[in-house]
Amino acid sequence: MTGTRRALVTGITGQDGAYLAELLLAKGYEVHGVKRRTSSFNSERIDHLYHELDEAVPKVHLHYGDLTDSLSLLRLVQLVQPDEVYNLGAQSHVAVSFEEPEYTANADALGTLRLLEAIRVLGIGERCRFYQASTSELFGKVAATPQNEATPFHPRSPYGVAKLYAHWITQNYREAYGLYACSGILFNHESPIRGETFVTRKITRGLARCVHGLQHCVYLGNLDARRDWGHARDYVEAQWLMLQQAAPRDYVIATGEQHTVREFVDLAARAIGLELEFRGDGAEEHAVVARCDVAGAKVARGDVVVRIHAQYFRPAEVDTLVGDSSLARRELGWRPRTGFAALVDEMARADLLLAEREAAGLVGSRHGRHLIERLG
Ligand code: NDP
Ligand code: GDR
Repeated sequence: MTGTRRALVTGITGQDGAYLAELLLAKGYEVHGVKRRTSSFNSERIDHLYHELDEAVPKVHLHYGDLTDSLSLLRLVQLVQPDEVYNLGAQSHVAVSFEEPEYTANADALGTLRLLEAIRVLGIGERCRFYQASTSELFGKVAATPQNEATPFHPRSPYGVAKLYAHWITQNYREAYGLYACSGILFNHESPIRGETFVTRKITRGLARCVHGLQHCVYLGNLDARRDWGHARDYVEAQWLMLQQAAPRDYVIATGEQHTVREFVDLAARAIGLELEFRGDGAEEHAVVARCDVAGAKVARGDVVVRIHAQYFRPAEVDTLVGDSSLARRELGWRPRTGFAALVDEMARADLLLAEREAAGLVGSRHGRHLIERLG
């Protein structure tokens, strides 16, 4: 392949989109991102990558488009003529998918079909490679542990079911039309720019805000859920690697290590100088501050900082997930660089810094990542 490679990324304003855009720019790609229209700015994660009209060094080119709008996707694939398409865009919240099942199916399932079909009908399938953001939620109610590429699927939410369609239609376009199209079955991956309503970020942000007196308590659902949590920065590298192989293939991407939500809470608290004690059972369970080592903290020994609320339980839960990514390790040479403790520490420290600024009346980013890079 000669010349500058062009990538088209849906979901560029999301967590993975931001990390992937950075990676692709560092590799010399011309990066085009699809951004949907919103009534207020939502490009905070990629503002530092945005290509200003008068800038000499090209950064990310942003285009309006939507996975629910075939014409916008056709127009963008035609305009950009990408060598690689990364379909990261999705209604990605499992709990929300129970409340908006039709929209989730439209964006996550049919959106993938629309994009694949745009590549096919525009006749660029021979040179354009396609990455689909599949998920460990496909496994859902798991029959075997750990889960690998051969584990049967049993999704447990409208999100999981929509993503299963996307997974199979990607495989179908590979088999039917010979597209270089593949899916990364990625387990949960987090970072300081994770959306604030996913459990990890909700915990790190909530505890930090409690310490600074900005909220009283973090309300959570199922503390017994077990997940295999990695760092988004490591996982976008796997996405890129999957499109650089001699032949397309689907891979599981995971750390192979599993923790409960309760363990995440405990470690996140320690990272910011709080020791918690869990008391009570079931809906009565709560976490109390047993020790606080933060100077000037607005919480003290005995304060309840975590409570359970029925609102955060799901109609059907995915209880336990842990991935076996030995195929990716062998064939892609991929491995996670950031362990669980380092991930929690990075997220907790970033959110503590953010809460400090919020408490000081310094309005700013909702994501502490760039703050931590600038301020230490
Ligand atoms: P985010 O929720 O952070 O980002 C989702 C992105 O999709 C945002 O840019 C969002 O735009 C965009 N989007 C939502 N709806 C549409 C639409 N109708 N048309 C176009 N774009 C849309 O997700 P992550 O970055 O965490 O995840 C990236 C992908 O990987 C998703 O598909 C997710 O389902 C999947 N995945 C994620 C995992 C994880 O642990 N993070 C694990 C496995 C899979 P906006 O900013 O406007 O909301
Ligand atoms: P998940 O992530 O559903 O695995 O999907 P999330 O962080 O939302 O939930 C993980 C587990 O924590 C439990 N939980 C809570 N979850 C949220 N959001 N809020 C709470 O208050 C809470 N309390 C307990 C959940 O029940 C669940 O068991 C993520 C998304 O990024 C998907 O897009 C992706 O496909 C999968 O990871 C892999």
